[in-house]
Amino acid sequence: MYSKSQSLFSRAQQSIPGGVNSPVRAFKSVGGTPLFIEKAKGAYLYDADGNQYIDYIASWGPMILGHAHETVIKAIQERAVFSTSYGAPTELEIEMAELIKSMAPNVDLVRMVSSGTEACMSALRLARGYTGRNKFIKFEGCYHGHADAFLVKAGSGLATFNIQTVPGITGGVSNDTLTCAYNDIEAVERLVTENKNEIAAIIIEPVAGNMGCILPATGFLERIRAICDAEKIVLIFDEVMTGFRLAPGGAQQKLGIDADLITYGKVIGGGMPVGAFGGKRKIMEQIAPLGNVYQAGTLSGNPLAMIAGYTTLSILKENPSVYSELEEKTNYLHKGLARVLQDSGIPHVINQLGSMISIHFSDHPVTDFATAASANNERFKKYFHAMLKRGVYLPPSAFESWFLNNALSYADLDKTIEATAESLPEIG
Ligand code: HOZ
Repeated sequence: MYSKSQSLFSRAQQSIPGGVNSPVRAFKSVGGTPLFIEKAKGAYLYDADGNQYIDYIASWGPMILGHAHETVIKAIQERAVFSTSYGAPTELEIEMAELIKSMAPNVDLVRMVSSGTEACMSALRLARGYTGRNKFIKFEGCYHGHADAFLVKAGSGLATFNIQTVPGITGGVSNDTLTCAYNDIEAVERLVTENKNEIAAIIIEPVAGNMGCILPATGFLERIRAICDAEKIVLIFDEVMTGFRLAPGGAQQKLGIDADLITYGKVIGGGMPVGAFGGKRKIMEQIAPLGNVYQAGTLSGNPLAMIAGYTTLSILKENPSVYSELEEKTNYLHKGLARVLQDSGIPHVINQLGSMISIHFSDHPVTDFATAASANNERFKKYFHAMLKRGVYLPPSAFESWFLNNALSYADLDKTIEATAESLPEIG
């Protein structure tokens, strides 16, 4: 069933560290051989052995409209004939910035970069440059890309592989990273009091997607906003996952909270390597060439990346019903999975907001990293493989959110629910 993927994985390991270009996709935490993908269309992935899968990763978020969306692909093809990079400004970049501003709250100015990592790294530097302070607060289990300062108690691959300390990151860098549990507002207040006038920023995934999907408790983000206002701390929303996914204006709009700086990735690039950071004019004006906070990139604003992102965002802006459709589909999946698991008596928690969802095999609410980590993640591994065998491709880690795409049909959702029911004897 996976023989070509197996042989490609053996070959890949000769030339690529661990056989993959990003750790989570190696399947190391769930075991088995990573699938080598040949193509994808709509809601389906096809691997090198010709197997078809219903896709719940959506390239970890970007493919909100489904794979190989005709309008997006056509736009990329038409643009490619005019060269793939200039290293000089284009009108398309202005159109992209204007479109982002028209959709996302609190974005007066926006700088395009090539990944979510770059966006978060640059936003933190900017917050430090703007405030003249060094320290910042991040939350355990949140992941803001792999810049040195963020790889402290991080989620995603670090949680998946239980990497507590990353060799190569100096104490000097990580000492300025203050951490506390997600949803623990008293801990935030404590850190702010203990480090008065030293904290440049609080960075948070407003809905966390790198320890499964974790929702902010009622009032948590509002209290953080108030602390930032009182202490002149820059509030950075990492909307790499939630941006343009939970609503046209991302989590800011969905949850009604304003951030000072916002980072984007994933959906903003429509499947191309794109990130962005933007925010309030007085802060963003510190970025070079207006100010001295330096940030640059040869491929920033790349025309192919811009056209893929611009076309995707335009479709979302013109068809806001995509968001309600996605939410209805995710609610349907949620209810179906809950019904099946309820009947089985297997302890479980399903967290969901909009089109982000995750299952945790746990008998207690999953509200932060500790509660996500104490779930029965051995059972998740069995569930992952039982689903894969039945043609459903879930994230290969309990510490990742699932992302629905709007090409999924109700028949696909029914198949997923049925596959879960069939899997029960294998995971019980
Ligand atoms: N860090 C990504 C998910 N949170 C995984 C990216 C990948 O492995 O492709």
